[in-house]
Amino acid sequence: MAVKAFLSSCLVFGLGLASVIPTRPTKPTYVPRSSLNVTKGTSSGCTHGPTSRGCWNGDFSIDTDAESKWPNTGKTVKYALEITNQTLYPDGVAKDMLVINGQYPGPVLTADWGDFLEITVKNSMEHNGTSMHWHGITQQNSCNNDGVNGVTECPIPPGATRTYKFQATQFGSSWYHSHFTYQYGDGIVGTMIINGPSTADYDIDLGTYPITDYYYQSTWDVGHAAELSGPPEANNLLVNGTQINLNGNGGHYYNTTGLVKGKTYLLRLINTAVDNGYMVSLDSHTFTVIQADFVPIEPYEADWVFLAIGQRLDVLFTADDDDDLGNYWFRAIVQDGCGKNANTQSTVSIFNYAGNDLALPTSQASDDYTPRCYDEDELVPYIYKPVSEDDFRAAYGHNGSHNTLNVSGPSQVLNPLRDNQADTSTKVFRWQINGESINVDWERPTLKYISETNDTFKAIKELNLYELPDANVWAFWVIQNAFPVAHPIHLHGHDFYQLGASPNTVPTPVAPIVFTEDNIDNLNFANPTRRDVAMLPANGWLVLAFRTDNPGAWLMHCHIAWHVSEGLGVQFLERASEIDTSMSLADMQGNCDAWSSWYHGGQSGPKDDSGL
Ligand SMILES: *[C@@H]1O[C@H](CO)[C@@H](O)[C@H](O)[C@H]1NC(C)=O
Ligand SMILES: *[C@@H]1O[C@H](CO)[C@@H](O)[C@H](O)[C@H]1NC(C)=O
Ligand SMILES: *[C@@H]1O[C@H](CO)[C@@H](O)[C@H](O)[C@H]1NC(C)=O
Ligand SMILES: *[C@@H]1O[C@H](CO)[C@@H](O)[C@H](O)[C@H]1NC(C)=O
Ligand SMILES: *[C@@H]1O[C@H](CO)[C@@H](O)[C@H](O)[C@H]1NC(C)=O
Ligand SMILES: *[C@@H]1O[C@H](CO)[C@@H](O)[C@H](O)[C@H]1NC(C)=O
Ligand SMILES: *[C@@H]1O[C@H](CO)[C@@H](O)[C@H](O)[C@H]1NC(C)=O
Ligand SMILES: *[C@@H]1O[C@H](CO)[C@@H](O)[C@H](O)[C@H]1NC(C)=O
Ligand SMILES: [Cu+2]
Repeated sequence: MAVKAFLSSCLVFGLGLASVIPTRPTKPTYVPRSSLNVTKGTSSGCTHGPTSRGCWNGDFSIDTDAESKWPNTGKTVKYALEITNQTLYPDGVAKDMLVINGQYPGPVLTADWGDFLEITVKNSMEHNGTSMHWHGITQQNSCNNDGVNGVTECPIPPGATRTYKFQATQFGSSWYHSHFTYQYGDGIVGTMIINGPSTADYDIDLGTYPITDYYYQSTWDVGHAAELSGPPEANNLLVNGTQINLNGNGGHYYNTTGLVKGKTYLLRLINTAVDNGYMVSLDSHTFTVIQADFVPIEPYEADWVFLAIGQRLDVLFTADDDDDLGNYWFRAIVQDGCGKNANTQSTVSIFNYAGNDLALPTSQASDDYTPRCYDEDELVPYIYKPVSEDDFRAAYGHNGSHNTLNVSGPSQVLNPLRDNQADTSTKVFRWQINGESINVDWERPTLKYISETNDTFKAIKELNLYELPDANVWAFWVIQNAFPVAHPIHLHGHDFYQLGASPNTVPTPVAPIVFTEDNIDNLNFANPTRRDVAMLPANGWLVLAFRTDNPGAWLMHCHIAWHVSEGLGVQFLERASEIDTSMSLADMQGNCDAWSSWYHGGQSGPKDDSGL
């Protein structure tokens, strides 16, 4: 009964749906279609500029593999972020929010490729801890700065401050957010730009453009409703932090971006939602996609692009205003199977040409639109990097039994973290991976055990720990989805290689994939998409690979905030013996002591979920 409710609340099983689902090519072939100039083969000596975006500086350019080489600028960029509890009006309706430096979204953190970042986070809330994660930053040799409470640190208690230090070894667009349960849903979110080269030229960088679902209730109330009866419908959708509201209350406006005719723009699209996945477009303008997450790709054109939670697409478009309308709608549409939103208008923000009065656009949407709740399939990395097919065959070619992560649930369980376990009305949804829901211990993060050389944590099943002791080998993961809801899977510490995924077959379950000598051919080993979030299709499967080249404790989880709260995650403990804890041990101990004493002091809310 309740599982049925869960289903209907997060999926629409329209009979017509099946007819519009396209089949996905398993091996996309790349045909360059960009009309924009690509600056190839640039290296030392050329200067980065509007007609030479492939250049960077010194020996670094778009041809540099940022996974193995990056500049050391010697520059440290510093930011101070303070989290406060206050009332804001993103769409005109008052909401009690938890925000950064009094603003929502938080400040755009900007640095150059190779810079060091030093970011101080002060918790000025009263009743919650927090920890700040820098999404997509791989934290080379700095895994203790990944900001995942219960894995890489203890939460920062109210009144305390913690400084995160890491180098921007990658470049592109991203975001940062709290990893303390689903707290970021109340506003602890901001975007990041790491300036670097790109695979096509443009004139002007418009900056980041976060798109998110938005709930009028406190995220703590929405999260508790989600675990009882499935994800509730969002009240609205915000673009760059603003929106009109559907009730026609005052103080509402569309976010507006000015354009100058003839210029080519870079727009950094970022899905910062807790539950929704979107298709987005700008009327009368075609996007050229140049980067996915932190990975530059061969440019391709698209009128609509898909963004799962956590994903970024850097796109270019030229303000060529063929229709001469002056104002154009930017559109974002929540996709069936990718969450629900009361705002179904699609027209969510405005782009305005200089010399034209700002007005509600009369522009029309491109009809080159196919609904989808699965990844873009034309993402070909610009730097060619193959994955060892031989190694995959050795591991999976015989019986497919290795490294399978079976995502099952949601099953209804008595919440073991609540006091009133006898009360069956408190049965909550929990997801399992290979039968276990992740549940971290805020007071005993994995890295604390490592720094104390205390191995007892390895026996704690609910930490969902997978050890990867060998250096520089391929780790392959076949992820199976035993339920008709898609999950955006996010990995910390690496850009993974997406070797393949089942077609989008909702609502028909596909048989669990078992790889044999024959069907391994269907995977892409040549130059697969690399990124840090990929969709696990509903009822389907996803195959990921990464190299064990970054010692640390790395979370991999569903980025639907309700789902990771309900246990959908694992930790990879990569090359534990090489994790450098020396620089953080004193800090970690001090912060953990402060956390424990505050947590047991009566001011904290209860921990009644995974903690993530
Ligand atoms: C691309 O570069 C060529 C040669 O420099 C130039 O003639 C052409 O106009 C450029 N195209 C665009 C779209 O900028
Ligand atoms: C925010 O303030 C409200 C009103 O004072 C309070 O009820 C709530 O607990 C505070 N939230 C946090 C996380 O401190
Ligand atoms: C979104 O807002 C940020 C912060 O104000 C700004 O830097 C950026 O340019 C805006 N993005 C667009 C596309 O207008
Ligand atoms: C657009 O969003 C940015 C970031 O929130 C904000 O600074 C700016 O004021 C907004 N502009 C409008 C017109 O809403
Ligand atoms: C599957 O193959 C692996 C390696 O080839 C082997 O270690 C394992 O025992 C096999 N499992 C089964 C169930 O046959
Ligand atoms: C190791 O961790 C466990 C908690 O899992 C704790 O009970 C034990 O005291 C620790 N051992 C040492 C030597 O600190
Ligand atoms: C995954 O788990 C579900 C639920 O326990 C089970 O029905 C299914 O057979 C499992 N699938 C695989 C491939 O192990
Ligand atoms: C966080 O603060 C909210 C609002 O005060 C409260 O409802 C919730 O229980 C707190 N959660 C934790 C884990 O402290
Ligand atoms: Cu999920």
